[in-house]
Amino acid sequence: MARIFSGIQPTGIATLGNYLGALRNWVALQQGADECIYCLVDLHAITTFQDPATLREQTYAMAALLLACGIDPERSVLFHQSAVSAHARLAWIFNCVARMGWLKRMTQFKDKAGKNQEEVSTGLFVYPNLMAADIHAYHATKVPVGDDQLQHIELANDIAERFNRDFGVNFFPRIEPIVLKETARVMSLRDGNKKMSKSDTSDQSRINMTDDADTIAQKIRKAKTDPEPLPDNLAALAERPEARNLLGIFAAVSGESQETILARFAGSGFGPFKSALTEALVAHVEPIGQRTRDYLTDKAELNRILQVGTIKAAAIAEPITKEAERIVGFLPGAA
Ligand code: AQP
Repeated sequence: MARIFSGIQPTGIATLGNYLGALRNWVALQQGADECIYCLVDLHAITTFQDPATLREQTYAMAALLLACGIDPERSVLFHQSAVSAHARLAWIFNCVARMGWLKRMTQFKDKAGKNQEEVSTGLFVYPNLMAADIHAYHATKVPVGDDQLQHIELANDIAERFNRDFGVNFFPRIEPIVLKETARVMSLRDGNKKMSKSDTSDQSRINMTDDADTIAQKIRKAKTDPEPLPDNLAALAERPEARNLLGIFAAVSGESQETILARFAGSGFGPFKSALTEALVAHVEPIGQRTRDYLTDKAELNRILQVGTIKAAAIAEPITKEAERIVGFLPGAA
């Protein structure tokens, strides 16, 4: 049995990108033999400023959404990162293992910091070290993620290798990402070259997993496309990122292949295609939004689920992190 770890930031409402790129795979992986550990990564969230009350609400909302998507707390460990101190402790050790040059190459930091590199938090810069600690604190070897996270997984492997070499041990294993190829990167509805993101300033750029039918219909109607009719083959979409993105979304939520969908709409404009896409999206997303709202009515139950998850997570991460602390030469602390 292998161990699977993945996390999501409670920085807003999960988008269709989070869902198609990662969350639906989290749910599917629960059916296999591996142990699944899923984390609301609130330590990551504060690398950009979060209003405290909003962060608390968003953490509950993300827990509710994961449950609504089908994360089963009986099968998987579901908890919030700040509740398990192993993450922060191992991240500090990794801050001292990772090299500045490695972090400077991280494209996500460059994307998020933009021209503002002198002003963003140092936490944003060392974010990948914390992500490495999240995974290695559990000796997890499989990580379901969207392809925006692949560079971070490579870095987590570099950190593990360097730790093992520096201290002459074989303690941290190699990690393999698990990426759903067709929806590895769902793009913005406003710009087919930009990732759909929950913190994009434009709500029109994304489908939120709690959007109602009218909102979904309106966003798809306004989604950017191009003036050409739909072609009858995928190759013809190579230079049409917005059309390609909508087709990928359509296939993922309907379960049909992209080719089958194209065959149905080839030669027509985007109107009928968008109507059918809206119908498929609403059928898929609306029940998840409804279940999320239901879970959110009972915060006591959400607290209970997260507490149970925290105890299970700490039971795995604590001995591994203690051993890492012993390896680097720290004296034992309180039991
Ligand atoms: N557009 C996307 N397509 C496919 N997968 C995606 N993921 C995120 N966006 C897309 C995957 O969702 C998981 C959780 O992401 P995260 O919350 O940890 O942070 P992120 O990757 O930075 O996602 P966002 O939505 O862009 O968040 P913000 O705006 O808060 O930074 C990850 O597995 C990610 O790959």
